[in-house]
Amino acid sequence: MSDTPSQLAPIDSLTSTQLGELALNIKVWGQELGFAQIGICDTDLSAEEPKLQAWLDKDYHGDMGYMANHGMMRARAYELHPGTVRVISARMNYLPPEAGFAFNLKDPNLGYISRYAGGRDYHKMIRNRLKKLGDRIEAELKELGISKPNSRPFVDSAPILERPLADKAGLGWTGKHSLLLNQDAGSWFFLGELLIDLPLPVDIPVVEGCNTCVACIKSCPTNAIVEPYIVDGSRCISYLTIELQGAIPVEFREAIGNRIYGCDDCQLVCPVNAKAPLTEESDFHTRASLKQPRLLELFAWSEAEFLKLTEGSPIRRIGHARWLRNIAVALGNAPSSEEIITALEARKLSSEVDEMVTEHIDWAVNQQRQKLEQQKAQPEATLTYNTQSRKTQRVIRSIEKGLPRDA
Ligand code: B12
Ligand code: SF4
Ligand code: SF4
Repeated sequence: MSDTPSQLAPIDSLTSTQLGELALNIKVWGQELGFAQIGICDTDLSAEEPKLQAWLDKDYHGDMGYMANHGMMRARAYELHPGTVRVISARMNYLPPEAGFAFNLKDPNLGYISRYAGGRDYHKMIRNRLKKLGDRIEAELKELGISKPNSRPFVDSAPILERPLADKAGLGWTGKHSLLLNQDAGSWFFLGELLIDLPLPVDIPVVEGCNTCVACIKSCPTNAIVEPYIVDGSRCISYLTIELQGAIPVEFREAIGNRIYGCDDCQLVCPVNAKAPLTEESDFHTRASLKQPRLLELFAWSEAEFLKLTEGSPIRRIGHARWLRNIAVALGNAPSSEEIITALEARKLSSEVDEMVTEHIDWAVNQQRQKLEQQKAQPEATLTYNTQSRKTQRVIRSIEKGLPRDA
C-alpha cells in the first residue's frame, strides 16, 4: 500500500467496526506503554463550566493565576486543540514501594514529601508515552490506508480539566476530596490525555462509590475540603508548599506540621486506597536523598546542592528559596531543640536567604523558643510533649490500621 498522503483515505471513511476495534487496540497499546488504564470520552464538559466559574469566583485558586487564565478553555478541549472530538484519558500509578507514610508523619524531625514527588518528574515521561500512543494510532491508520490523525498529548500543566475528563472516560469516580478514585486502584495515579480527531466509541462513567464516608473531609489538616467534592485550593497544603510563591499565611503554618512538599492526608485516610497497587515505574521510586529525610539535613543544602539533588524531580520547580521557606515552617513545628534554633539562626546569616525566607525563619525561632520556655516552666511535660495535631495523630492511626504494607 502506498503511504503518500494523497492516496490515503480521510478519517471519516473509517467504519464503526473499525473504530470499535481501534478503541480496543488503543487500550491494549496504552497498557503496553505502562498506563494502568485508558478510557475514551467526548469533549462535552459544559456541565462543569458553571462549577469551574463558581470555584474561580470564590478565589479558590488563590495565586494560581494560570487557573483563571484562558477563560472556559479548560472545559473545552476542542478549543485547546482545534479539531478534537475525543479525549483518550490515561492514568499511571505512582505509589512507590516502602512509602513509610506513618513512620514519616510520626517523626516531626523528618520532612514529609508527597509520594508523587520523590522520584522523577512525571510530566515529560507521561507526555512522551502519550505521544507514542499517538504514533501507534497513526501507524495503524496508515496500515488501514487512512490519513494521519490530528492528536496532541497533555499532562497536568495544560489548561484542561483532566479529572472531569477521566471521570467521563470511566477511569473512576470523583471522590469527595475532588481526586479521581478507582475501585481497584485507589487514587495514587497521575492523569494525562491525548486529544484526537477520531470519532472513537466512548466509555461509560463509573458510578460514585464514596457513599457515606467523609474521612478525607474530616482529616484535612487545613480544612481545605470545604464541601464534598470542592477543595479551596488556597487552603490546601499542596498549594501552600508548592504553588504559592510568597509567604505562607501564619494561620496555616502549625497545621502544615512536617509536610514540606505537598500533602497526602486526604488520600491516606481513604479506605479505597487500602488495596492500591504500587507503581511499575522505577522512575517514581523515592530517591535516596529524599527517603525519610531529616529536616536539619535538608535545611543545610546550599542552592547548588538543592539543584543537584533535585535534578529531574518535580521538587526542583519550587526553587531553593521556597524549599527553605517550607523547611523553616516544619522546623518551627518540630519539638523544641537548641540544635534547631542554632541551625535556623545560622541559616538566616547566609547570603542565600531572602526577606521572605527570613520572616519564616524568625517565625520558626519564635515557635521554638516558646516551646523551650514552656518546657522549662513544666519540665515534667517534656516527655509527653507532642507537636502533632490531633488530626495528624488520627491520620497516623488510620494508616497503621488500613495500610499496614505502607505504614
Ligand atoms: C490546580 C490543581 C491543584 C490545586 C487545586 C486542587 C483542586 N482540587 O482543584 C492544588 C495545588 C491545591 C492541587 C493539589 C493536589 N493535586 Co492537583 N491539580 C491541579 C490541576 C492543575 C487543575 C485542577 C483543576 O482544574 N481545579 C479546578 C477545580 C475547579 O477543579 P475541581 O476541584 O476538579 O473542581 C470541580 C469540583 O469543584 C466540581 N464541583 C463543584 N461543585 C460541585 C458539586 C458536586 C455535587 C460535584 C459532584 C462536583 C462539584 O466541579 C468543579 C469543576 O469540574 C490538575 C491538572 C489538570 N490540568 O487538571 C492537577 C491534579 C488534579 N492534581 C493532582 C494531584 C495528584 C494533586 C495532589 C494529590 C498533589 C499532592 N499530593 O500534594 C493534591 C491533592 C489535593 C486535592 N484534594 O485536590 C492530580 C490528580 C490525580 C487524580 N487521581 O485525580 C491532577 C489531575 C494532576 C495529574 N495530571 O495527575 N492541585
Ligand atoms: S492534600 Fe492535604 S491539605 Fe490538600 S485537601 Fe488533601 S488533606 Fe487537605
Ligand atoms: S475518604 Fe471516603 S469520602 Fe473521601 S474520597 Fe475516599 S471514600 Fe470518598
